[in-house]
Amino acid sequence: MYEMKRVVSIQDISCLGKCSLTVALPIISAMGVETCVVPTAVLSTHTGGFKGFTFHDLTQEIDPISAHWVKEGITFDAIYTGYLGSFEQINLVGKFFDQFGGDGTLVYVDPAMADNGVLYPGFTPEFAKEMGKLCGKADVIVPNLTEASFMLGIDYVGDNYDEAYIKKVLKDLTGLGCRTAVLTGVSFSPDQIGAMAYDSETDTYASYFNEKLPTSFHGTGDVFASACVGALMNGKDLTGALKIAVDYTLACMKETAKDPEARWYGVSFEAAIPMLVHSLGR
Ligand code: PXL
Repeated sequence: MYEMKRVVSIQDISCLGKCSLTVALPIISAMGVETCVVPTAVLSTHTGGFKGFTFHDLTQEIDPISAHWVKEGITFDAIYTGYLGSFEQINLVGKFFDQFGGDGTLVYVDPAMADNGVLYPGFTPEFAKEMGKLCGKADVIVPNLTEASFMLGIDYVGDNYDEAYIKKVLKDLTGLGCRTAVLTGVSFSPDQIGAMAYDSETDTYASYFNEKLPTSFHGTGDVFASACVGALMNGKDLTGALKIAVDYTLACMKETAKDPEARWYGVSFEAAIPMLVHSLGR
């Protein structure tokens, strides 16, 4: 028997596109963890490659939803935030942390807003700085190097870095105020990619790498973040969670690459769910 953990994920619903909530919900649920949601916006698709997507902002819903939950005495084992739909939402989510954080609740922030050196449509450098403040209120953050660079106000160096550079960025990220920073998509050799983390409380680094494929896919950041928080909720330590999340993300990419019918707008995360569940070892 195990006691079911409860996570709340705060990010958008891209109705089609295999990202944010349509990825977090099935992945975390499959890992045996209850997954509640606060949708930050409803979009017809994600913004990475589709033209003419709709966007309905749900900023006004955040306070009433949390007020109801406070009244009901609801608590969460983790709060996992991703893509936020407006500047104002950053402050509202910070307030949500104050209401539902503490008491062992893991505050986990994926500052989903940029990749490959550029911000997603609609985001500004000011938004990124504000997101940096939200990361300061988290226990664990999981940016990629682009997001980290925007939040720290440093130049994005592309693939042009070494281990010492990544270690410095990780330390600087914890300087925002979070205990642990994880950098995703880190690669120190042409055939390996993975994640590296720094725990400021123990002053230790953790990392895990696996095979690097020649292609990249949309939505892998959300897949990684969901599997990683799911693994932490399953009692894995940081290194164990990085391994589960990296291996699962790679498996999703391989499933996508081998299927000629695979959708172009995200990874075939569904096909690798049995492997993910198996990797939890329970
Ligand atoms: O995968 C991150 C993400 C989440 N939500 C929306 C997006 C993206 C990335 O493009 O467009 C709406």
